[in-house]
Amino acid sequence: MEFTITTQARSATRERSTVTVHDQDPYSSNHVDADPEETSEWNESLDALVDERGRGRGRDIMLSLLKRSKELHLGVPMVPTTDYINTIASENEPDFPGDEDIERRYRAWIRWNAAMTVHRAQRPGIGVGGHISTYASSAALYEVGFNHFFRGQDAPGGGDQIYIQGHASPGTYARAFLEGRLSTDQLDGFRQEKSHAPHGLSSYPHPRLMPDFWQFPTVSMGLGPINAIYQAHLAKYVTNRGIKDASDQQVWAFLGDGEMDEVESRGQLQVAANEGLDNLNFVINCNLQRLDGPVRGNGKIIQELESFFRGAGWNVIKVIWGREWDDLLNRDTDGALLNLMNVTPDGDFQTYKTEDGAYVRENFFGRDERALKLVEGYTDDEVWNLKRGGHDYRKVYAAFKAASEHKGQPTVILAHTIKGYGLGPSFEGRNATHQMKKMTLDNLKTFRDTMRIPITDSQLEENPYLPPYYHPGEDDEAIQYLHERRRALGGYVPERRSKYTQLNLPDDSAYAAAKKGSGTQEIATTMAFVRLLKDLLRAKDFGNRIVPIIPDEARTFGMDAFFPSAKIYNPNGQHYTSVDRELLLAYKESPQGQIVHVGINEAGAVAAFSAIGTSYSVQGEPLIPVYVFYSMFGFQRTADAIWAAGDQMTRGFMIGATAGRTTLTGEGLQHADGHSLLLSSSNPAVVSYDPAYGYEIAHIVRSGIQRMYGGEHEDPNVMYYLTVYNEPMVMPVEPEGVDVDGIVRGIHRISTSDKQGPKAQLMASGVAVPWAIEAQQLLADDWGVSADVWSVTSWTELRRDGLAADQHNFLHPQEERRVPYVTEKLSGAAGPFVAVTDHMHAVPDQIRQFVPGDFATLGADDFGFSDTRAAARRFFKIDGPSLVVRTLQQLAARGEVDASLPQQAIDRYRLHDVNAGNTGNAGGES
Ligand SMILES: Cc1ncc(C[n+]2csc(CCOP(=O)(O)OP(=O)(O)O)c2C)c(N)n1
Ligand SMILES: [Mg+2]
Repeated sequence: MEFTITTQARSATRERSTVTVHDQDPYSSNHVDADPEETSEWNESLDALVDERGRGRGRDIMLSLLKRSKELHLGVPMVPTTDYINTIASENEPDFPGDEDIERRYRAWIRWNAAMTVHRAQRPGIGVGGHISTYASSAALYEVGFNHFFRGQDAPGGGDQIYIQGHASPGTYARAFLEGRLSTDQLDGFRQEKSHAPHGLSSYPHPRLMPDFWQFPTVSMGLGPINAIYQAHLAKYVTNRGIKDASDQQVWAFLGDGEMDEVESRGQLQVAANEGLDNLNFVINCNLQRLDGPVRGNGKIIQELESFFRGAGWNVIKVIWGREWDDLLNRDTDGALLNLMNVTPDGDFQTYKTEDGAYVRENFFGRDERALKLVEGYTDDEVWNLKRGGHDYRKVYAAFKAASEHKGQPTVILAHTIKGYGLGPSFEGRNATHQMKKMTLDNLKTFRDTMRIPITDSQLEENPYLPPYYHPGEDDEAIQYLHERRRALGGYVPERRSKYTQLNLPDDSAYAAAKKGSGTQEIATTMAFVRLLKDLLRAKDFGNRIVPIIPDEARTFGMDAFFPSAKIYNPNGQHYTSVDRELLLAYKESPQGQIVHVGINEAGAVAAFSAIGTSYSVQGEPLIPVYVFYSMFGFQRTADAIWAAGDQMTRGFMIGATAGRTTLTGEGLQHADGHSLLLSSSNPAVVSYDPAYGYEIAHIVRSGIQRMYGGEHEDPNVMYYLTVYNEPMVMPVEPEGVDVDGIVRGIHRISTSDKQGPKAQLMASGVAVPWAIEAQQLLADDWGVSADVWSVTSWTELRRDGLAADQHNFLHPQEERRVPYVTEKLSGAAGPFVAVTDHMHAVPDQIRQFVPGDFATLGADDFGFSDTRAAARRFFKIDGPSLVVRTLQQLAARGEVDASLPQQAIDRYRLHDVNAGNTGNAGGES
């Protein structure tokens, strides 16, 4: 598109506009027509056709011309939506290969048992909730998949990955019950995971809670879609890189139409299209409702999604009407019915399903005489029985088949359904249906009749809280059929496995350089980490398993050095002449590239991290994601996705670069991170570290790799989070006999003062460790105080260890008291403890109750701002002199130095003057 601000009149008759827009829009008033006379002849022909043959015929001709124009590559802009009918015409539907009658039979049993699982969970004394209506609306969608498409992990290609809509989980449990994988006791343990242990079932798909069953957590709306995209991306990635042939696998993601309003649901659709993820299928259950009411009462969510997905480059298959409509549509020669379908808003479609056949006849068909005539010979019951496509087995089968065979693009199936389908009038299509969990005796009886469940009235009346589940027994023909289908498809689904190819962990040599320090060169911990990563990438039979993930910050962190060697993964390769091809650090894209560069896209980066970090389980091939990001845009922006990654039992490393509230000079409030370590501490699957030196980083990373893939740790399913900084400093050589255990567990002493005088203990982490060393010097030189310095590599791990000890002592008062690690570490240290970090006070305060003595903390609690490091640190009173003053106050309070010293120190260092600080380097690259 080109915008000019000069006026360019195209024809004398047209009014001049101040802005001329040159675009391809044929409707724009400035569209250039080379031969207006000829054009008007065409227009007149169309007018004549419509006059003579009607609007329907006019539409047909136009659609046909559009189709032809596409074949002729005329570049006519795409029409974003198609008619509100099935994409696959009935004459193009494949034969249904299954036994529809048998499948319908046990689908009804599954639907019954799913509803009973939730209903029974509301029995007196339990009342733990659940959802009935969502699965009721999507049962046919799942069952077509389970019977004909979803391959288990014993299938030759490795099976498919199925993302099940979170609150449809009762349906999956009910199927597993028919399959003999779950017992009635387990169904009764729905949502009672502790009180019904070991037979509890999690509310939603939670791999962490049911690690042999669920693979993918989905219930936080929006994460299922984005994670499914990156799961499909992973299959292509491992195939392209020759790690594993996953080319025959498919990802099926079941999503809600309401869920599609989440930004994460739609925000990465272009990635799936650009990368040609034809192994990806979204199945959107368009029941037109979300929790509170209609998704688009006044509009049409299916049409909206169709245009959105098509615009993003997806293959769209709409399954709107059941087979009962085929005949009507065939007879609808003038397009009257089609027109009604096109113009009826979702809100009305929802309402029809809460009324009856007579209402539908009058209020839907009745709006056009010709449409009304089409159903003239239908009884009201027959009108009522005109079904939605998502409940029609054959229509759904046709769509799934087309989706699974489609090449070159991802596919979305938009399936029109009714929320609460089959549950009777008090559930179907009701606005409140999402949260209805209990059925009345009447509801139960109607539902039982609809589903043809052989359970008697008296069985239901006996205890309406506990209507029986139904299983006909293993020998039943339908159950045999069900097993046979799963056998043919490679085993039961879902199933989570945790066997994988063993990794050859790197030996000492990969970590050797990090221990040598940086000599006289000043480098930031970010660079120290990147150097270590470079060495790990070279480790034999291991380096190829590392997957750096970068959301467009590689240059900031010095990771552009990896571009030419590791290369950026792009399944399409690099088809352009790169601007920097002559440079040593040229931007290289390749289908075999190792780096996953997701663009400016932290949400996608975490989705990629989750898929890559669970490749050990999903693909049986471990990959170690190393996701490097701006620390402010990590936990703060995507904590929920990282929480889900924890649920999925992702293993990998997250590197929060440019950490610290005062270290990233000049960037200010939105960039200055002083709390990501608090946020990370709230995720039980995250092990957080705030290292100061390169050698600490090496020990931490090594222990992390060991924990995740060494095969010895009882809990390998963790994600390491390391904050690194961009302030250059000399990285010291690793001291002889360094306290490796201390580094890994969270604290080690890095300097002991032999100065004679009152003692103090300075504790610091990350970029603040040099401030503590500066303070140690000032205390000795200016005030005769002897201070030791501790590097606290992990406040969080120390706290967790302390809490575990506390809990043990609380519950086992008779046993020997456990002493927290940090308490034990500090127990021999004399004097008060004073801690400083470049984060909020609450970061070091995490260990307060475990510090054996007086404890004061310094921190940067307010919003960050832009300034020099020295000024910012002085402002927050966290620099070297501030630490000195705080230490003197502690000593004065204990009577170990003169009470006047703190004020003297404040005056001497001009503590109130932000221009008097000089702690830290000015500027510097990461
Ligand atoms: C991020 C997030 N926000 C809110 C919810 C609560 N919630 C659970 S289901 C639901 C409605 C879902 O509607 P839809 O996606 O249309 O699914 P349906 O049940 O209609 O198939 C909501 C709001 C959630 N689980 N996650
Ligand atoms: Mg919905």
